Amino acid sequence: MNIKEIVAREILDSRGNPTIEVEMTLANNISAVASVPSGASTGSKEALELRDGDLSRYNGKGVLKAVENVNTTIRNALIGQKLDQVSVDKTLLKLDGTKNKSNLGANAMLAVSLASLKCLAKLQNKELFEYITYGKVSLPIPMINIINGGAHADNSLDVQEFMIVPIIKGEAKRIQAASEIFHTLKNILKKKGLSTGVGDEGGFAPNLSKTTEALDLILDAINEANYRPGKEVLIALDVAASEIYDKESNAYKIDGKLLNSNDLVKYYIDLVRNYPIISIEDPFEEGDFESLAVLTKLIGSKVMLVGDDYFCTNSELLEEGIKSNAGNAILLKANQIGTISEMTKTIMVAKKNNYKTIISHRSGETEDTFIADLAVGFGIPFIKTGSVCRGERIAKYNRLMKIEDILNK
Ligand code: 2PG
Ligand code: MG
Repeated sequence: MNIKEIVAREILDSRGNPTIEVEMTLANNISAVASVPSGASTGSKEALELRDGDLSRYNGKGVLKAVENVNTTIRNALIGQKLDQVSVDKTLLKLDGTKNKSNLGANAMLAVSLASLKCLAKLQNKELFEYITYGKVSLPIPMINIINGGAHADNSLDVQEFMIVPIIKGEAKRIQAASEIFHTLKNILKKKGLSTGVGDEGGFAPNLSKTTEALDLILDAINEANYRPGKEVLIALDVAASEIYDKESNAYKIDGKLLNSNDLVKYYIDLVRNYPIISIEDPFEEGDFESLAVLTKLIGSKVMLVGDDYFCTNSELLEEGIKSNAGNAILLKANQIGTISEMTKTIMVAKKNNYKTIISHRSGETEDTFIADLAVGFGIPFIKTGSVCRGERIAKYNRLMKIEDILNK
């Protein structure tokens, strides 16, 4: 089926910043809409998110250039072409011609790549997850953000994300557990006179000064909500350590202290000893593969050590990690790389090398639920998509519960 029309528009994301939405229509009038998210704590090797830089609009954050790139260059090249994911993505890469997608913008490219994928699913009258099904379909375990810190909240916590990971059976049951724990935590915070305002990903953002204070509150909430920590509900952290790294002193600012990488290794070992932690993401700054390898050797058999800014969903960066035995898991964010084909390649490399995979939202999101379908279709064991609060996060959980129903029919 040939592509008949491609139209891009500027829309707003969950932070109220512009992002891009693309509608693709096929010759038989089947059409699909896709929109792309946007990060705040971005890896330096991510594909470029093209923003206008025109300070007279949206503080320079407009995406009219990316919109224009879709409506002219990309549209002209794809209109009339037969729809096929590999050739669409190849055309996008060729038109862009740069290593970091700085010509067209990864935001422009991903919106088109994703709209193509959705059109292909519709063309076969399939759900998106069904269309992409690769190997065994499975419902992912959600890592649900419950306390925000770092670059995602204006509080005093240094760790960016504290997540609960319900490992009980059934997607709806896991999401129910998360919601009950979330509301229990809200009551606990209220009683302690702490703020119940939420950060960018919908987790609470109380003013706590120590990582362990947040972890203790989470354990209290799990217990009070009648779940067993360590047995039914685990904890995951995204330290996003590049954000707390001080280059001058070659140390990390955490819990009011400056820790070098050796101290930080010990700090994590202690945390893992005292709390039911299943996963630590970006434990060191993104260039420090060596410390990540040390930590992987020491606790990698018990804990997932996840590269986000480290690998940027890029198969070449992941290969570097694999070679240096750094980490044992990768976070997957489509807009870090720019096309569905490249993300698929990264997933294959991870699976082949026994790196665990976690599909992820961005801190600036849209209502698009594609990551829920990708998680199921690709059989990705974990999904990180924020708190059980804020519509753009909830949309993904609701989609996962719907997919569970479809699969159970
Ligand atoms: C992260 C993400 C998503 P951002 O660091 O893992 O939680 O944040 O989108 O700001 O990069
Ligand atoms: Mg991260």
